[in-house]
Amino acid sequence: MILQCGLRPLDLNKPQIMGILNTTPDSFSDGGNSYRAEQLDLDLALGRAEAMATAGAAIIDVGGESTRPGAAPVSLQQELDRVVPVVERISQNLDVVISVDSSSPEVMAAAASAGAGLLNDVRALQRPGALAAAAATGLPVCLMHMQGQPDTMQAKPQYRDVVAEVSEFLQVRQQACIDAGVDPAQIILDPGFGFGKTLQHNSQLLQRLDQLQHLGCPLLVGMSRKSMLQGLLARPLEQRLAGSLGLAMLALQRGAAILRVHDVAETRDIVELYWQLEGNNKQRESC
Ligand code: 8Y4
Repeated sequence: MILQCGLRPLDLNKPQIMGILNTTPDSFSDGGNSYRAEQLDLDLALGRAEAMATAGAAIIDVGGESTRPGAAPVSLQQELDRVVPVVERISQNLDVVISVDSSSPEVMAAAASAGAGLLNDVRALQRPGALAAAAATGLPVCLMHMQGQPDTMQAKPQYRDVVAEVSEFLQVRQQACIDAGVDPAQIILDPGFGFGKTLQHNSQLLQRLDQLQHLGCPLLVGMSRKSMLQGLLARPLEQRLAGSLGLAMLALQRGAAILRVHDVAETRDIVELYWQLEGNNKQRESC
């Protein structure tokens, strides 16, 4: 199947890589307010995006809000200021699909006008106005499962059957999108690794990822460097590459269509191995 990401097609007959663009502000400045510092930040973001695209990312994920527990909330204006210029700059310079990691309808609309090709919402378009805003763009949407809210979601995650509950949630949000006018063939689903889940929950979801395939949409997974590698391997953040690559291969074998990762070049080798040795003969169904 091929998604229509604005003007750009995204071929999901083969697994694709979404590279995570770190857009933390103040990379050069301490206040982040001078024109020169902003230009340098934009240059840096474009350089990182270009490196990921060259290394094999079909999608660059741009986000302006941190969902880390304890992260300071970001105002709508701050989110717009961070995301929209980066989307514009990348869109004008690179032939790559730009994904916008946001839950705000205003950011979705502005980013789409600036050249974004995909909407990635960890809140699955549940904010007021988000469904309508997303549908109006005509862009593909990624709907992710999260239990609770970012600041408290890891306090005490509980499920009777995590796979069944994630599946039911995604099905409800998928239907809500279709009812709001989103093309069913433009919906991507994501179990949301680490979002209100213990190590056991994350492990179950990965082991039974294939059970989300009956929903009929491409699956996106984000496990790169996440804390399940702390739980499984006791590795700190900067030593999680090998673990991330192992998890990527398992996700591909269980049907993942898009891998959201930090380490694009390394993940590309995993996708190539999978594709040459296992994937080439399988066919994927569309929504
Ligand atoms: C190290 C590095 C430790 C990163 C934790 C993290 C997902 C996502 C995020 C995901 C989709 C993150 C925006 C969390 N995760 N979007 N976003 N799926 N669709 N944490 O799994 O990367 S942010």
